Parts: sequence; structure tokens; C-alpha cells
Amino acid sequence: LPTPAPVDPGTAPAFDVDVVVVGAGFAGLAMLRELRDERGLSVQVLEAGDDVGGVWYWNRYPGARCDVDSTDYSYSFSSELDEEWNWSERYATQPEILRYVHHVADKFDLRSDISLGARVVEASWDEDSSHWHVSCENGLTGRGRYLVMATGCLSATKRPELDGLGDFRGQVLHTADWPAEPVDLTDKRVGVIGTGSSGIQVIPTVAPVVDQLFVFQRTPTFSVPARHQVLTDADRAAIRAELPQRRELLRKSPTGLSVPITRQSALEVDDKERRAHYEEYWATAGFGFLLSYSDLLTNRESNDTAADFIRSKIAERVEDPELREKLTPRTYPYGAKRPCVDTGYYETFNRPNVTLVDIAESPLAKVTETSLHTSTAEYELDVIVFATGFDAMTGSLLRPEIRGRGGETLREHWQGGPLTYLGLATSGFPNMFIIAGPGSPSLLGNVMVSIEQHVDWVSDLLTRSLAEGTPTIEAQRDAEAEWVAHVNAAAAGTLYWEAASYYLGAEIPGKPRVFMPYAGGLRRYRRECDQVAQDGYAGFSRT
Ligand code: N01
Repeated sequence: LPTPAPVDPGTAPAFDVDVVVVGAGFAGLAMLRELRDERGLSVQVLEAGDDVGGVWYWNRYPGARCDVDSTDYSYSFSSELDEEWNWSERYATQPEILRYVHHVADKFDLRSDISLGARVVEASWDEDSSHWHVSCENGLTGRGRYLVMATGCLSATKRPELDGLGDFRGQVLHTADWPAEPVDLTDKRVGVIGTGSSGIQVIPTVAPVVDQLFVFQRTPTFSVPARHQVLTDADRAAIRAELPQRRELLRKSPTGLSVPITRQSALEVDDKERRAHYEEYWATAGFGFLLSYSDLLTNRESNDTAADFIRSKIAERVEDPELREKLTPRTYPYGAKRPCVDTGYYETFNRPNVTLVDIAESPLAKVTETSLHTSTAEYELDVIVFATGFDAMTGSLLRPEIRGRGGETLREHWQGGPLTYLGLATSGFPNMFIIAGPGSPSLLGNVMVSIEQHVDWVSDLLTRSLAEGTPTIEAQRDAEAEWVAHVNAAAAGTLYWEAASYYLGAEIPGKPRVFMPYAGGLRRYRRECDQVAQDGYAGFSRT
């Protein structure tokens, strides 16, 4: 853990505000605008990166784009913003999303309250003043009455320990920490480790450019075609015309996605009808293929029908039978790991310059000056790309040292897994809130819809408590325990338990195995949060 630069104790804090927000991604920017412009509070945003954008700032790898429709993955708070912004494609690329974020930051003058290059390393609750004292790696310090962690679920990157990596003379990259300056992979020998959503985007994008591409796969992935589409003026006009209704539907939906949900079991129809139905979703739905029947995540037999369908499609897409089998997922249910969408992923393996290396069979062993070695072979490379993901959901929250009442650290409080009330707050850490964190639907739906719901809900709670003269707000321990039990119960009847996924903490050796996101759906979750507010914020102590 980096330590903050020494600060002269006589120096006045650099900021003293109502609310300190950590992170200037989609969540942090929305929080700043709402609290400052709509609620009249003073806000300081601290951002580790050198610019705003959060994951869309860091994940600059070739092929990066959103896999939720851009229209649905955008802010809903300003109709003027909707009017003036034109998405060029159904799924925006990372540069376009970053341009959107910059536009929002400039339009609403958000940058004036954001410190860039300010990675928070410590935050401590001060009982006497009832404030959070916050320190950054660059020496910036200050305090706020409230602390909002808008650090994202997928921000703490994960890179497997590999013997000898430091000896490698080529370039080592991570998809989520991609250099800002262009990386020229032309005619290089490139190894990509990991075949999750990031790997699946980078692999087909770089394959035509590089000399040789080696894909190191541990677990084959279920992926359905993204169905990218360039939007015409007519498309945009049609989207605008129905935008208010579309947004309302998203808010009321269980997923925050605009893909129609079929409220029928996959087992209620015969094979022919089911296949035709899957074909329909396959042709248009992208990520929403998971919504093609109501019980794909709760009934293994139903799930098998979807998994078989996807497997049959993989078979059509990969020419070589042995390679096809290696690329076909068979050991876990479809959707139990976060499903991927792709453009030409499986077909990429038909190219003569692309080699699949099965590291489940022959694990990665070491790196030397020139090569990546598995247990059975050596691969000479110019570039190693880690597409190995994140310490998901809790990584970015546990990276800084956060100390609550009595000096207890969040790491100590969460040693058996994250404990939250509504996913928003944790007992012993008064006046601290988490946006789209563990215990909320977060990664199980369109996270933009979750972010906006959290921003509104937390803002209401803060303004109401301040108006009522009860500015200290703390989740009660029994309410937290009940919520954790409720989160477990919501996941209990699902197939999520049948895969080693980051939803469960399986991505990091030694991480507690608990199901972290709330699987009850966004609609039910919103109802629960609204009910708590209606009941005078039951489960929170306000003093
Ligand atoms: O990370 P991942 P990601 N040795 O964790 C492998 C969002 N996202 O960056 O499955 C060897 O999904 C690992 O193998 P295994 C989206 O929510 C969105 O791709 O653990 N291999 C897996 O193949 C997504 O879910 C978008 O066996 C190792 C891969 O690395 C999330 O980000 C785009 C390994 C990691 O996959 C994360 O995606 C991109 C090891 N030690 C990302 N450790 C869009 O919106 C891990 N792996 C489009």
C-alpha cells in the first residue's frame, strides 16, 4: 500500500467540504453534479487518474467498447444533454464514451471540483468532529462530513504472479491499464492471457494487425454476437422520440436493459419453438440473450437448452474440430460467469496467425527474457497482454486504508466478505456511502441505472438528514446482518454458485467466497430502498 507523502501538521487541509467523493467515473461525476448543483452542498472529488472517466479512462485497449446500448448507458438527468449528444453506434467505443464523459464534465463545470492524480490512500472517521479525514498519495489532504466511495466495481486490476515477468524484454500491458500513447502491435508476436469480456474484444481487433497472436485460455467463454450497428440520423431520431418512455422502462425493469424479457420457462415450449426463439434473440439481443427465457439462471435444465444453442453456434463458427472443442464451454452454466458479447471472436481462431493455448491443460509456468512458458511449451513473444480482469467489487474499496469507529478498518470489518446495508453503507463506518457496490445489483444489470438510483437515494438521505439536524448517519448492525442474509437468499436459488466467477470472489486466491451482488433484480431492489426511505430510513441511526 503506498503511504501518503508527509504533510506538515501545521498546514491547513487542502479541502474542507460537505462531501468527499472518491472517483470521477460515471458514478462520481453524477454524485458531484447532483449534490452540488441540485442540493447545494460543497463537494470535493478525488480521482486517481489524470483525467475523468473511471473505467473508460483506464480501459483504452484496442477494441474496447460498451456492451450495453449507448442510449441506455448514458445519463438521464438532463434532456438538454440528450438533445445535443449524438451516439454514432449502438455500442459506443471507449474513445466515444470518454468524449461523452468529457463533454458532461465540461458542460456542467464539474472539473472545478475534481482533483486529478489524487489517489486516496487513507480515510479515517474522526469521532470528535464527526468528519472523514482523507489523504491522497500525492500529499493532498482534507476532510468532509460525508465520504462517498464511487470507485467502481472493476477498478483494481489483477495480474497473475508469473515467475520471471520482470526479466521479460518485451512490452507488458494490461487491458485495464493501457498506455495513453498509441501502442503499435503491427507485425509483433503478441500473447493475450485471459478470455473474459476484455480478451474477447482485444483478440479479434489485434489479430489482423499482429504477426502471431497466442491466446492463453484457462476457461472457455460463452459469447453471443454483439450486433454492432452504426446509427443513422433516422435511428437517432427514432431513439429520441421514445427516450422518455425507454428510460422509464429501464428504471422499472429488473435489469436496466432495454431488451425484452420473455416471461416463460425455456421448458414450456418444444424444441422447434425454442430454437426459433433463441435464433430471434441471437440475431438482435447481444448481452440480453440471457433474458430469452425467464429461468435460465435458476433452472439447470433450462440453462442447458441455451448453453447447447450457443455451443451449436460456436460449432458453426470454428472450422477445426479440436480447436472448436477447446473453445466450447462445458463445465459451468451459461450466465453463471458474466456473459460476453463479441464481434468475430470465435472466427478469429480460424486465422492462420492465431493460436489457442489451453492453459487449463498446460498451465502458465514462467517468463524469460524472450518468452512465456507453459508447463509444456515455450512461446517467443514481443508483447504480453494481461486481459486477466480485476479484484472485483471489493478491490477498489479495500485498497485504501479506510478506518471507521474505534479505528476498525474496512478490511477487518469485511474479512469474511463484504457486509453492507442495502449495498450502500456499512456499520461502524458512519457517513460513508458506496455507489453500486457489493450488496447492490451493481454488475448484474446495467450499472448506469444502478448508479443513478444510488446517487438520487443517497442525495435524498443526506439532504434530509442535514435539514433535520441529524447529520450523522450509520447503518445499524442488525439491519446490515439482515440485508446480508437477504442478499444470500436472493442468490440461493440461482445457478451463480456453479461457476468460479468474480461475483463469488473466485477470481482472487484466498478471497472470501460469498456472492456479492444483489441477485433480486434492480426493480425489487429499488422498491426495497424506497420502502426504507418511506419508513424514515429504517435501519439507519441518525444522530
Ligand atoms: O476480466 P474477467 P475482463 N491465469 O475476470 C483469465 C467488464 N467489461 O477484464 O475464467 C490465467 O472477466 C480468466 O480465466 P478464468 C465486464 O463486466 C465490460 O475480461 O478465471 N488466466 C478470464 O478468462 C466483465 O465481466 C466490457 O479461468 C487467468 C480472464 O482472465 C469485467 O469487466 C468490456 C488468470 C479474466 O476475465 C471483467 O472483464 C470489458 C490466471 N492467473 C470488460 N486470472 C464491456 O462493456 C484470470 N485469468 C464490453
